[in-house]
Amino acid sequence: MTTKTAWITGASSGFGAAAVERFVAGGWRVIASGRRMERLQPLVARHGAGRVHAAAFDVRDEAAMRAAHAALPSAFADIDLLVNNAGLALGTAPAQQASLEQWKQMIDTNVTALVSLTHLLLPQLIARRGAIVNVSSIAGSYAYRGGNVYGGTKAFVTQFSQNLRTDLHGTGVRVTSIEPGMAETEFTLVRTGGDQAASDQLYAGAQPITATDIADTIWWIANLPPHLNINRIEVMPVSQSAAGLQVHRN
Ligand code: NDP
Ligand code: 8X3
Repeated sequence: MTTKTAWITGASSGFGAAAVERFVAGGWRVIASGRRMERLQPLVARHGAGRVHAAAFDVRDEAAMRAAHAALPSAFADIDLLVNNAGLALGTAPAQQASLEQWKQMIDTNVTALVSLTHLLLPQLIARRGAIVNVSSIAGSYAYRGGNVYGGTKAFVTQFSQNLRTDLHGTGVRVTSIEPGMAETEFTLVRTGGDQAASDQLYAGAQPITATDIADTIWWIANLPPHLNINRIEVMPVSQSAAGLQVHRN
């Protein structure tokens, strides 16, 4: 059987790091990208340079993204799967108190970078009848206080995934939007600017989704028979569910 290659963004932490482990264990080659090389290098050391290629760059830097693509070793050049996972939420404040800089960083990372890498890899994904798994969020479907631009970026990811699927009709390329709920990773640490107590408090007693749960879901999606496409998949911990609307009264 030929060895397949996945490019997993956001591989230095959380879902992405767990997905690297899952795909390498399953016999795939993985291009692991993220900004923190010190987190990517141990993956190469653990699995070998023939199995994992580390590409450290900021996804918001399109030139760096193109350079990383152009510099792929030949064994990693034929990409079968793109996992667009790099992303972040910044801040929990309501829109009227939020930072415009943080809003722009979320849009640049979660939206602009995601479409840029997709655009770059589409020709070869089509040539190889490959697949794209976009990591969206329940925040794109359910409004919650402080979700403002983060939720907006994820609604984009979900809808972009569905529109991609329509445009790719007949190419054999599969596209999935995976929409997790509350998962314990570095996500809340990043969102709160490093507030470990806030992160611990959010997840305490809730038995949240783990990074491995999402890695296993991505693995399952990628390894379904080629005539099947999971369009959207929403995953929540049993402890989380939607709660209704609010009414303000004078
Ligand atoms: P983590 O913070 O643990 O991981 C985020 C990853 O994204 C890191 O590897 C980080 O790498 C990478 N990343 C962020 N910004 C950039 C950038 N500018 N350039 C390159 N890489 C970047 O969080 P999760 O694993 O939880 O998040 C992964 C995805 O899942 C995100 O898109 C998030 O929105 C989504 N998600 C998370 C949920 C959760 O509750 N945890 C639920 C639903 C969706 P580095 O810092 O090294 O650059
Ligand atoms: C992150 C999940 O529930 O915090 O995308 O919005 S949630």
